[in-house]
Amino acid sequence: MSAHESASAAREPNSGAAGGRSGDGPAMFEPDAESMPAEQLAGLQLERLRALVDRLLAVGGLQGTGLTEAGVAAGTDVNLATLARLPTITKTDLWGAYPFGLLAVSREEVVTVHGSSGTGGRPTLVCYSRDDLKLWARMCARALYAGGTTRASIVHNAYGYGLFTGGFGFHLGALEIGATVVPVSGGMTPRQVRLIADLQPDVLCCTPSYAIRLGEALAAEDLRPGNGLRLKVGMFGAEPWSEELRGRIEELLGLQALDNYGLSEVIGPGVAWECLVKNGLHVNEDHFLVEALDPISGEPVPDGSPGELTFSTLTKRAMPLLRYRTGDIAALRRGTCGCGRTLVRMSKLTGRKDDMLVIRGVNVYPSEVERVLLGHPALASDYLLVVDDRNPQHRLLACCETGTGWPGPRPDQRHIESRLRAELGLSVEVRLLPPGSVPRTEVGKAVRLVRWSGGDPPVPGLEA
Ligand code: DLL
Repeated sequence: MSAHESASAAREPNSGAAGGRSGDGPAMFEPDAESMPAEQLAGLQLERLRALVDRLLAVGGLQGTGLTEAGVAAGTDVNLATLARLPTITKTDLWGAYPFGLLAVSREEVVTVHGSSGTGGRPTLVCYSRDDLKLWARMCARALYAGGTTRASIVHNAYGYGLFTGGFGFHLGALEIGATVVPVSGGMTPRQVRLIADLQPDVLCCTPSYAIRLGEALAAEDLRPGNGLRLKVGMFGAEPWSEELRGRIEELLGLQALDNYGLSEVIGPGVAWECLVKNGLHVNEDHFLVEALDPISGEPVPDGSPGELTFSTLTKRAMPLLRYRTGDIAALRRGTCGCGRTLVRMSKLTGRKDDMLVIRGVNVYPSEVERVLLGHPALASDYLLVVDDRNPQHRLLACCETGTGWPGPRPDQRHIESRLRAELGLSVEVRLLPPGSVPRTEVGKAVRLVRWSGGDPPVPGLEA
């Protein structure tokens, strides 16, 4: 049975051999694909890679021309082992080809567009064919199913619906499983609290920062785990978040908090996702071939070392990408997971290539600062890092708040600073501000880092 055929058989976690279980592990939506032996998977990837190369050559354009210049005349000229010799593509290329320059199908075959607003008003737009949407639904269904979503589930989907891929991706995935989806989208927290209280969802989809916001709003209405909340699993992603934040979300909402990674350029959510073992994110590599490259040299790094994730969308139709360099840094690990899946796993993202801060010669990612800050139980989950570019030393300031429910004494600023110095080798000036000072994000991704190059302080109360 092909992976696609098995998908339709795999509607229930316990629906038999094709229906979800492999060994003792939890349910799989497409067990044939998710637990495929490594050699067979490599054969499938090669076949699909060659077909992709043939499609790109037939279209010509930027990617086809790049392949021809690299000496590739047909798909049969490429191998997985020599993938690194093929040209790569970047976000700048996508902007250059905006909006339809990278289409591999006719404009009429594009049934929708999604993307990210990006910085400086420059959107990255991605086109989907009807088949791409079907693929997306299955990829997100794999993720939801791995977290325990079934036909009986109620999925509260608080990712934004719109150009952003979060809302529609999980929506399609939930429909694919046959669950009940509540398309509440982002924002209007009081309404969300009401819907959660009334509909009793077991699955929550949103950004991790919004999960905290929602959890606090639920607690304020006395809705807590075991008292008015029946959430079992959260599908969180779209922004970096630390293990420390995971612990806080799990406690606040009484659920298993799973990490979900994806990007519009590749498809949206559904690229890689955690199962309940929580030991790395399974990459849907039968459709999204992944490499980790040295961000500077572009050479592959060994498994286990952090590198720039680079994806080839093996089966996408409308806007397929060969070796798309994401700028996201993570390490890859092969081998069978405790859940029985064989799909390569990626670590949580360390950060983005362009988010790496170099403060007085020390390299640090905002997520590493978060790990240390949230390791302190007195600090609230909301924080903002400010790089003070007005200062020739480019000071790094961490604006934090004491958690409203913290019963103990006010945290010692100096103690937190010395923890940061000890763990990161970096001086970070900690500012403890009154609760509510750090701006919250209700819709979209949390902003955790700003640059202060002049004018008013980016956070009220931060002295000039
Ligand atoms: O954020 C897709 C998505 C939606 C993923 C919902 C997961 C859940 P974009 O808006 O194109 O797509 O942003 C993609 O967000 O390159 C990463 O830098 C970052 N990102 C996405 N997921 C994670 C994650 C969606 N789990 C960009 N951890 C990516 C850290 C993430 N960063």
